[in-house]
Amino acid sequence: MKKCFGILLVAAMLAVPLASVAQAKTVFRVNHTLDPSSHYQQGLLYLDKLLKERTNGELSLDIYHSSQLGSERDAIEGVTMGTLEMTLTSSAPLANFTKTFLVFDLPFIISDRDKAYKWMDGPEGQAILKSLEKQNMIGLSIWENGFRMLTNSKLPVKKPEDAKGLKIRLMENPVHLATFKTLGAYPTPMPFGELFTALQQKTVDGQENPLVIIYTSKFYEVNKYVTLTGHFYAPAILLINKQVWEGLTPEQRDIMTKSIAEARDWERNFSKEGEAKLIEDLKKGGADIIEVDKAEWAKALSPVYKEFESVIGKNVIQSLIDAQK
Ligand code: EAX
Repeated sequence: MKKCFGILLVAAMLAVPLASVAQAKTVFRVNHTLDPSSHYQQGLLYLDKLLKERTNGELSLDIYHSSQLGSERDAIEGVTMGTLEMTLTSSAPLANFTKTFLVFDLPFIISDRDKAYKWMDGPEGQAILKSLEKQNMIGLSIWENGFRMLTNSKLPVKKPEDAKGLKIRLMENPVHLATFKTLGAYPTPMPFGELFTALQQKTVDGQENPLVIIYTSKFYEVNKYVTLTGHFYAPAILLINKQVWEGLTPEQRDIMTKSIAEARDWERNFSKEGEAKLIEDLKKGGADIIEVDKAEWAKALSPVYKEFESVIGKNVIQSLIDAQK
């Protein structure tokens, strides 16, 4: 059943022609995996509004939420092949396409989000985005998914050793896998679209995601214990197919670039400001919220840095750390 659906989906993606830049109206299909009430959807709706206003409807987005056009990996592949124009995705699954994003995946590498934004939007972040061009994609901008928190159905995890033996769903990313192996957990990579059912059926004990996702995807209903680890920071990358981008006029690209930067700031704010209320909402929904000593967790996970230092590059790791001092 699942296989059959996959084939139909690919066929459906191929059957829809690329946004034609020759036409007066250019509609970019954008896939994302999250719920329509998520920060991704709100940020993309905001971008769509700006584009329509500034181009008299010449440029707009057709947003597909909840993995309607596939998983994050499928969507990234679609953008490289040109069967999909755009996607907003966590940076973690990009590890399958380029290693340059791995620096963001190191546990506790980001402690000061505002200072880190500057690094991401400056020359260092731009160089990382540029590495996507070899893969036939343009990395338009770095938005926010958020600080990831650990949830599970078994016990109130407080100390790093409490996570030992838990089966945890992760994104497909080598640094994330190594991190949870260091904790003694059993990491299980799985596409986001399969996660709620896997938690409900107890195929896995837990997962990790920002509070906004734990809330909007209702994970707290099947994972009562929500531990505020913030162990990873997940940036969200807005990608567009290279030919689609190059097919736009310089004026259109200029409007896109400015509007995307504004929508990025809007989306980051929306994500940041929502956090305090989300803790209250989750408590009301029956979640058990557990605070941790982050320094203790960071110490337990420090061996991961050594493991990936040569792959990621000492300089880039140090540069991101220094930017937050
Ligand atoms: O990019 O897969 C995940 O856990 C991500 O947080 C989600 O797809 C958003």
